[in-house]
Amino acid sequence: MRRQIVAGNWKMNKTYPEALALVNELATDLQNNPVSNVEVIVAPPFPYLAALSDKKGDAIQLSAQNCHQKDSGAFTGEVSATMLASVGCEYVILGHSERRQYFQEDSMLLEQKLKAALAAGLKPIFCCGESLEQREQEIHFDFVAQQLKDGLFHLSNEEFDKVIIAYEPIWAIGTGRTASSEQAQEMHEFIREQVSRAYDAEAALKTPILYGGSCNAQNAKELFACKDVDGGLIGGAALKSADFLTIIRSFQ
Ligand code: 3PY
Repeated sequence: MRRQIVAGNWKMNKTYPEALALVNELATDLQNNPVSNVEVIVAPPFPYLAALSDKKGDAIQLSAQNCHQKDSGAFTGEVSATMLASVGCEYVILGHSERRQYFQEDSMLLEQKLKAALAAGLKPIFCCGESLEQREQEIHFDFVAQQLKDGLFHLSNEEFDKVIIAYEPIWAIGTGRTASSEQAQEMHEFIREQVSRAYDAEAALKTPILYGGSCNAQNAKELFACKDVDGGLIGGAALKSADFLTIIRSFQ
């Protein structure tokens, strides 16, 4: 059976006391009612990572939302993968559509960031997904295949082994619109097929593919019931402990 994962992408939200309170609520609940079949990851803003690494407990793993492609140097305002690993971070989200859109991150840059993350011992959560326009033009499969080919499939088998893929249709991010379970399953199956072609059937079978894009406490169960959906990368609903815990417990 594949790993089942629920990761919360907090984006640029919460003050430090609010972040502490949220992690505390999650940790307490997961300690009182452990979930054995789901890996739980939270991705808070950079300033909170070191402290949360001490306070999160064993049931929660920590992710960053981004990293720089270089290891150190004169890059004012940036944070390297090595720094993240040194404060106990285990994952890093790369290629989120907001980074691609607002910070012009392209596949060439993502290739460097992936290498830097892996070299530092971080496991990448690599995001892909099409815009509404691309879906309406019916080029969404080609577009996602290209994103994977250019941004991800340059990794060696050994490197790729560490990767989680997140499919996040841009038209479903922060819009309240969610892909239907059929649309999600269809794309996840397609992504798995691309992994099989680029690597092998075993890699395809093993790679966790998460759904992201307005996944919430109401729709998670239906989405997670899809054969090729191995969990979610959760935006807004990860900011409230009750919702996030419901999503964590949405696997059947
Ligand atoms: C969303 O659901 O809004 C996300 O972007 C998760 O990363």
